[in-house]
Amino acid sequence: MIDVYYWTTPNGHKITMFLEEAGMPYTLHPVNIGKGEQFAPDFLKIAPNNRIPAMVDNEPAGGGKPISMFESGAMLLYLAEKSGKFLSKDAHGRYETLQWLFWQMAGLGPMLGQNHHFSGYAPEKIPYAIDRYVKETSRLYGVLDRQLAGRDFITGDYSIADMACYPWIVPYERQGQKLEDYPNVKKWFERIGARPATKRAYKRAEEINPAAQAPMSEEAKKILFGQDGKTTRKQA
Ligand SMILES: N[C@@H](CCC(=O)N[C@@H](CS)C(=O)NCC(=O)O)C(=O)O
Repeated sequence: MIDVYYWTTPNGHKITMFLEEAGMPYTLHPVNIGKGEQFAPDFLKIAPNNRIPAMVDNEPAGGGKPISMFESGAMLLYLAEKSGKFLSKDAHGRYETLQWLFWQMAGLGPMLGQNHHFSGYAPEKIPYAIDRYVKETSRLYGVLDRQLAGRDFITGDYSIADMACYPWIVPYERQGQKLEDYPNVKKWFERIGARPATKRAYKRAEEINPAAQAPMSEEAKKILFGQDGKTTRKQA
């Protein structure tokens, strides 16, 4: 029913975590971003930002033509509204979850992504950049740790905010972090990792890309880190 355009990265895992939790049927379409498949014209029609994840819901709730979506935060919100799950219907709870979802989209994801880049992938080690993003990562982990004090999940019940954040904490070692420094994050991380739906989502990833943990090839680095304003125009 839902076609998911996906690769085995943190933003991709958010969507499979949701769909596995909600028990919504879906078909995964791998888009190998290390091989440049994100520039395929058909994919760009769904995902003009040439990034995974994206999806097409062939049976939208109100009927009518298929709805296509990109941006993982918008997709999680769509799926929560369609299924009536993992987002409170009460206004206070709903906006609390949405603000943490936006926090992930605007802060946790982009900053930790820069950390991955400068700590792991950049051809030169730039101490200022590494220090800047490792420190910002640590600050964000601290914010999450404070929010989780006395709560099992970010806004009380398990929600799309947790599903957005969790996959970004999975590579904590690569981000220069120790979970022992954030005891509430550690417990939350273990709680989510133990959920059968999380395990199923990560198993799908392993099946699709068994080499996910291997060092990135030079070819993939060129594709991922050599993009500019002309790249999608050339490919489309
Ligand atoms: N804000 C976007 C970010 C998506 C994103 O950065 N996706 C990465 C993988 S995690 C990607 O597709 N990269 C392909 C590329 O850089 O060309 C979202 O949350 O959906």
